[in-house]
Amino acid sequence: MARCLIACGSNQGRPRQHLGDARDLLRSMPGVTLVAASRARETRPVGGPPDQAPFMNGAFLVETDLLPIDMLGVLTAIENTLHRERSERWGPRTIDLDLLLYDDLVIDEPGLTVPHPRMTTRRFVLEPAAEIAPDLVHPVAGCTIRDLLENISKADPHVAVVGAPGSGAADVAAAVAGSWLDTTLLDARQLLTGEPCVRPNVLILVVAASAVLAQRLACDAGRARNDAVVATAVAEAPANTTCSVSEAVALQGALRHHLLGIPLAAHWRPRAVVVVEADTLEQAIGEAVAAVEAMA
Ligand code: A4P
Ligand code: MG
Repeated sequence: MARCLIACGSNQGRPRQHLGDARDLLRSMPGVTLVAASRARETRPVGGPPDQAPFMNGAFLVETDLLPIDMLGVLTAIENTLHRERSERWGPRTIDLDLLLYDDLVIDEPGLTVPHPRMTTRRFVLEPAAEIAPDLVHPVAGCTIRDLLENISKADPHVAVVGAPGSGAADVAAAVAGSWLDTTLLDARQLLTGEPCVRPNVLILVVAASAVLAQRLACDAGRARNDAVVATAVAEAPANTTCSVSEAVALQGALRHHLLGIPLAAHWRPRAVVVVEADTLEQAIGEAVAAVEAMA
């Protein structure tokens, strides 16, 4: 039997009712045993269109002998039963059911990523999850749900942004600093080779396809950035790094491995790592700012 942690959100129709319906439908599914359901709480929308209604959010803990992909199928079936429509990303929904954790499995396939990639900075996910399963371990962060919630609940969580040259990390850091004062741009090589000069609570890893890296590096040739300055100063930072496309791709791969591979006791890593990967810099900035605002 596997233990699954599931997040539930609704901000369309009758949200509280939809959360109750989702719980009852989950309970009735063959091969699924409902172990616990959190209470529902109202939360401020994070990301998506402006002026959408507040959400009701909750969490469920289930035991199942279904495979992860079949468990996702059950969640989608419940969403369809409750008339979920998919028009715009992060738009209003009668119900959204996300598979947060499936035992200690790490899955990265088209259509299914577990642990859920945006859960570590989301208060609307971690608070109900901690209510029913505080001791469940997040297999990539290497700590419990309770630890993840505590991590974003400190008086002033420190946010850092990192990425290979050409990723757009400097621009993302400058934008995040606009909504989160305590923001730093980290030097990618320093993070990999030694102790980072700061130990952030949250690390945003900005990644881009190699063709995008190549294009941006070419544009940046005369306008390189200082990788190790406070984000608010990056716009004025002088050039000090040059990097080939293949070096940037290799550095990006190494960062992913260092921050998201199997956690090693020997090296320190932040509890919350959010990967921001978007076609345009504007989208990347939107994702990063949403990840940070989700802590509030
Ligand atoms: N998918 C991949 N991995 C998973 C997983 N672990 N669990 C795929 C569930 N789905 C997963 O999902 C899009 C695709 O993600 C699916 O094809 C599925 O195969 P979706 O439910 O169709 O669309 P979505 O929910 O709009 O997208 P997404 O990216 O899952 O949204 P998020 O990140 O879950 O954010 N603010 C508040 N206060 N409360 C909320 O509940 N929710 C969101 C949605 C934004 N802001 C919110 C809330
Ligand atoms: Mg979803």
